[in-house]
Amino acid sequence: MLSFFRSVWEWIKSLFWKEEMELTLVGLQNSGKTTFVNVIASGQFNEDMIPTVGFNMRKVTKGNVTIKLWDIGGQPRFRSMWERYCRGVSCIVYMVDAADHEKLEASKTELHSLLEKPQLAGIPILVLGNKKDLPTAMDEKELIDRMDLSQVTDREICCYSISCKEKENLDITLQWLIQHSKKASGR
Ligand SMILES: Nc1nc2c(ncn2[C@@H]2O[C@H](COP(=O)(O)OP(=O)(O)O)[C@@H](O)[C@H]2O)c(=O)[nH]1
Ligand SMILES: [Mg+2]
Repeated sequence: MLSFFRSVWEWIKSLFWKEEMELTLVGLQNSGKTTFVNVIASGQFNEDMIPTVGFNMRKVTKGNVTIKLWDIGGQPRFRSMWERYCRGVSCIVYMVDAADHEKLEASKTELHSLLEKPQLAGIPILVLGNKKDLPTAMDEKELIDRMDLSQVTDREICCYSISCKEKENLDITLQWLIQHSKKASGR
């Protein structure tokens, strides 16, 4: 049975990497972005550092998929660059450490200031509450409430509670991304 689930997961991963899409993965440091990419990109992938002063941006490519990822927060003077890096992407994935109650407020503020950028208007966003395996992790409902996600009405927004460590809900996460890559074609 376990091997059945493993092969379904491998199959979903392979579907994902066959898509043609560009997405941005952002969130506070330590939320689990690097872990997420490592878990879904097992096998061969390319990784580049995009040289930008004071702004640690990485680009992962495999097949037709490009994931641009960076740590957000604490660098207000780099905020003007968000737009440049998010422009034209199919969707934005926003990673939150759901077990870190102390940093939640900061994470919420960063998310809402990202969403205010006119250039990013309408780009669908997937909020991932990571580290669901930890006992103090907030569930989807609590995240939606504490991050004020119901306030976001100008675009499609979705929130999943995941664990990169235990590979929980990563299948539905990739399925959401696959769906939104199609919708975004021609953007
Ligand atoms: N318990 C738990 N720890 C995780 C999970 N995902 C990532 N981590 C840990 O959180 C820390 C930060 O992860 P990292 O991927 O480096 O975060 P990044 O700064 O956003 O790239 C590391 O120690 C990871 O092992 C998870 O799902 N559960
Ligand atoms: Mg990282």
